[in-house]
Amino acid sequence: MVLHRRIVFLFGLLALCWRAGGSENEYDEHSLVKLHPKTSSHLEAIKDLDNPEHGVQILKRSRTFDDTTDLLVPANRVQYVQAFAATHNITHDVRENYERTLESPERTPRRRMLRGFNIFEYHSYAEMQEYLDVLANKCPNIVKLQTLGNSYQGRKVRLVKLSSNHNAGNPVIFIDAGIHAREWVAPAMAMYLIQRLAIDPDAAKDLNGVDWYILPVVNPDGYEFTRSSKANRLWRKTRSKNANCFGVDGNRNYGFKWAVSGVSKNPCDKETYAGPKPFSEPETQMVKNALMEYGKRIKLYVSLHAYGQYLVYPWGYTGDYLPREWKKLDSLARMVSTAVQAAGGKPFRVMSAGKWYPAAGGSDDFAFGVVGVPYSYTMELTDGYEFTYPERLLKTVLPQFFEGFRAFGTQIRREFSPSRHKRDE
Ligand code: 0X9
Ligand code: ZN
Repeated sequence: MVLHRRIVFLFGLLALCWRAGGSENEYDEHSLVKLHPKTSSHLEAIKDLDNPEHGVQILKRSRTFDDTTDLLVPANRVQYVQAFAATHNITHDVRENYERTLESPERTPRRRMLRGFNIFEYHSYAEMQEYLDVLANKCPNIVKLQTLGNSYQGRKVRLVKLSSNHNAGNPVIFIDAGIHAREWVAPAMAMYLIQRLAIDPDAAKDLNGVDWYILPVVNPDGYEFTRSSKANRLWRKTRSKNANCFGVDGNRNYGFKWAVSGVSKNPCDKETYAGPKPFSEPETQMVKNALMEYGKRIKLYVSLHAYGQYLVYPWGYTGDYLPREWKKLDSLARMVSTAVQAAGGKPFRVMSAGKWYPAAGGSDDFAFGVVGVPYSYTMELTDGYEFTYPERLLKTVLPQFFEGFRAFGTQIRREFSPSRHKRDE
């Protein structure tokens, strides 16, 4: 009896410990609150929600009247946030038990494995890697894989280099995706781009005189973590350990104007912890090394994210001023947006990242400010479903976004390819 009681007691303790350890990652009992700013004083009031005292997580910011600011609010803070919105007269709506609407992470059903790789589905990191090997074997002249290193938890990170002539020294378009774990549509887009460029006969013209270097999942540890359970679906950061908490926001970790704005210095902040120092994460170091390696050959850098349908350019660390070349950055972004729209997609909101909201240590600023890449962007894919963009819609949107990438390619070819390629356009 005594022994039995002791066992029950021990189990009780263990259960407590496990919960305590895991609770940092859990999103149970949260509401999604959407604020609809209509005046500049609304926008001003909303800015203050960045202050951790409010106890909310900002999933998406808005600095314009045509967009919402989306907050993830613990159940016990919902009333407070509603009062905040009422005080400032801001229209808002609340979706309770938001976590229940998140899709269950699925162990790949057998049916799917037998069918082969479907590009219009969300896949595990391992499945994506396998598919890259398939493509590299199938199209060895076009697709080459370069291992950049290992993630914090030891996953191999590979860059996919697509070229019709790997020795030509063509201008390079460098694209990465998945620095933020929960933004699944970004790696899906990167994989789609890779597939189209590798096997679509029509893509020969996209590869003419321009090389595409694509890194489909920068943060595989975080990505797999978001697949591990419904409670972890909204994880954003890497999975390194700092103090007693996990993860660094990879897009606050780059070494240009590091931590001067829009970051948290608290390792337990779930969203924007900048890390103990610039490039503290193996994942951001790998991207940095690759950017440095191809240096001046890179003419366009695009970091794929979600969500909100924004296409933003430097500077990201400040909204006070723009780079000298901002008109070129702005006009290419608008061309891309027009191309996506012509393909039936939604247009992008185009502006500098810092005018949207200042946040330092982003990869776009590093590529532009340190590597000297003339065109550098962050592309926020999709709008309307937060981070859980439905799989069934991928076959509609990915081809639409592809047309935007074609527009990017056309401009890079026009501006930077040796003249012999131009007549083939
Ligand atoms: O805040 C970010 O890192 C990006 N948005 S997201 O919702 N995907 O997290 C925007 C980054 C824009 N660029 C910089 N601020 N440098
Ligand atoms: Zn992101």
